[in-house]
Amino acid sequence: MKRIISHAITSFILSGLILGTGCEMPDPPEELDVDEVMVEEPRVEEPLVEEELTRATAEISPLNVREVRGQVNFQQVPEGTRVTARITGLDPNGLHGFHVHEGTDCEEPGGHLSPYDHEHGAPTDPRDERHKGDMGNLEADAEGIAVYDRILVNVTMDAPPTIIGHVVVVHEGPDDLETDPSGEAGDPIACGVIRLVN
Ligand SMILES: [Cu+2]
Repeated sequence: MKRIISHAITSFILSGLILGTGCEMPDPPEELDVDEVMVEEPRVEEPLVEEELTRATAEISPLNVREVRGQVNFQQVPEGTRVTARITGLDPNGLHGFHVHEGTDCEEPGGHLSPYDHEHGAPTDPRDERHKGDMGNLEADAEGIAVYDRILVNVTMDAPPTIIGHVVVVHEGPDDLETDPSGEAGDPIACGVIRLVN
């Protein structure tokens, strides 16, 4: 009520001023009233940064004659990062080491991503007894197709050090999940750069 009265008084004074100067300008339109603008509900801002940093993907392509292809997706979840993948062209019923390596170039991947210099381990090991990039093995079925789905508790995408921009590597042989630094998984046979999904 106070505001309405204040508005009425303001309008009255403004009208008087305008009449007093002999000017024939109309009253300002209602939507320009400062009081009305200020009582509007504040706009709820979307958490854009959080949304932008929560999904990433890597397109896996062959590094040699073996037609190993597929996609690896990374999704931020409350516990860490959920990694899902479907890779084809693997050894039927075979195991293939599967890691995030340092570097941004599939032609020259570095070692397993390990910003805190931990030793090699299994994805189920405690976070200080494994590389951040240790994702274990892809387990292929009789058709050479592997489906992977695991939550990595020591990987985040919305805070440094990030996995984004590094490379996912599929190896020729199985990762023994303990031999430092590589798990004796053999040569890389396929790879993809991890890119943010907008
Ligand atoms: Cu590797």
